[in-house]
Amino acid sequence: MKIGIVCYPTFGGSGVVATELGKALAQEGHKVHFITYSQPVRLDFFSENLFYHEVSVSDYPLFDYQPYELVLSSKLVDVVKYEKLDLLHVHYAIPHASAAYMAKQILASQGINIPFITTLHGTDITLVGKDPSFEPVITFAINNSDAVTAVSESLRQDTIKNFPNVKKDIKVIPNFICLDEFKFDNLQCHKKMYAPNGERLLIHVSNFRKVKRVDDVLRVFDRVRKEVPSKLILIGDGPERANIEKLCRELNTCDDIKSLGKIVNPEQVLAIADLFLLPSETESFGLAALEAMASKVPVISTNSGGLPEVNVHGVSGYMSNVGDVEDMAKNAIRILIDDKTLDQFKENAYQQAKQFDIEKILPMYEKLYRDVIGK
Ligand code: GMT
Repeated sequence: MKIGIVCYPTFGGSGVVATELGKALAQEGHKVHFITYSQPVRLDFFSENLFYHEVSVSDYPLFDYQPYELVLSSKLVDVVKYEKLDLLHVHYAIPHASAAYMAKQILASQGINIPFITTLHGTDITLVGKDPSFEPVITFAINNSDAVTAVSESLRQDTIKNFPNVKKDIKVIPNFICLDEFKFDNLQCHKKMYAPNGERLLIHVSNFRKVKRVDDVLRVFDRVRKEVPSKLILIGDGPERANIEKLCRELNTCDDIKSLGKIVNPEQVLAIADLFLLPSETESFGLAALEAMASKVPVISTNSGGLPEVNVHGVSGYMSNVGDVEDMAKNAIRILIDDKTLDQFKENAYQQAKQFDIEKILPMYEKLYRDVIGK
């Protein structure tokens, strides 16, 4: 099949999922065309089946806000026509689904039929999508997609709740990891760099937006380190960075925290970690938690959104109510307290991650593609 993938090329989970999906499809022999405004960060992969088409956004001085959706639609028309694509798969509803709809209509007027699939990822529905000003467009674009998927059952339910006029059947296809890319048993020697005296290594990876509650990461860590000698690694960057730096000074924990900034492939650092912290306000799925589990790292998370579909309480880690840092710290200590318990949780986390291996999920997308293009 010839597939066009539209996504945000940045460090966000939806872009990562779209890119990894494209890479896996290309390995299966499909021709995959990425159409976005810059090279997706994880498209670090050579394949004769992968193509990238840049959407260039002009900076004409009349526009205070550049009309990205329009240039994206035009680019989609162009790529579909000249690369003879069979279908478009757009990740994140805003504005990708409505841009795809516009492209579909333009192509239909030229006698070309292009189906498009919209995958809902999370904040397009739970945060941004809740802004009533987006509602009519998102509802329309979802209803007019040829198929719609959500990355968890929780997100499917949220879509039905937040968009009461959505009539489209939404199929759940969970996020995935390529387990083979998480095999770094030889990196344990690097652990000494961050935990020189055999301390436990806690880790958090996110884009440091408010929804991630990175301040709770620091508060949990502060409690854990009083009971179990530990260090904390922070990966990522974003709007909360300054507040986090302030808080670590207030808590006097800065010396035990190492911030590594944005890292394209965090797997190598995850491989040396003992515990992942994800205290998010909401998380439609929690890809970061799944990546940790694939690295044999148990997860302390909240129980919001789709996290209970990923993290199994008492098995791959523990879940607590949003903001309950006492409970999260108590559970973290339970896991970290001795090697035997920690090893058991690490193994459990890995076994749970296996459920989401690409080998299980890729056929679901391929079937959906075939259904939609009628092959
Ligand atoms: O919140 C992010 O990290 C970015 C955002 C995105 O769409 O880029 O992530 C959402 O999609 C991910 C991939 O499907 C999910 O794993 C995240 O849980 C989801 N984020 C939220 O719901 C807050």
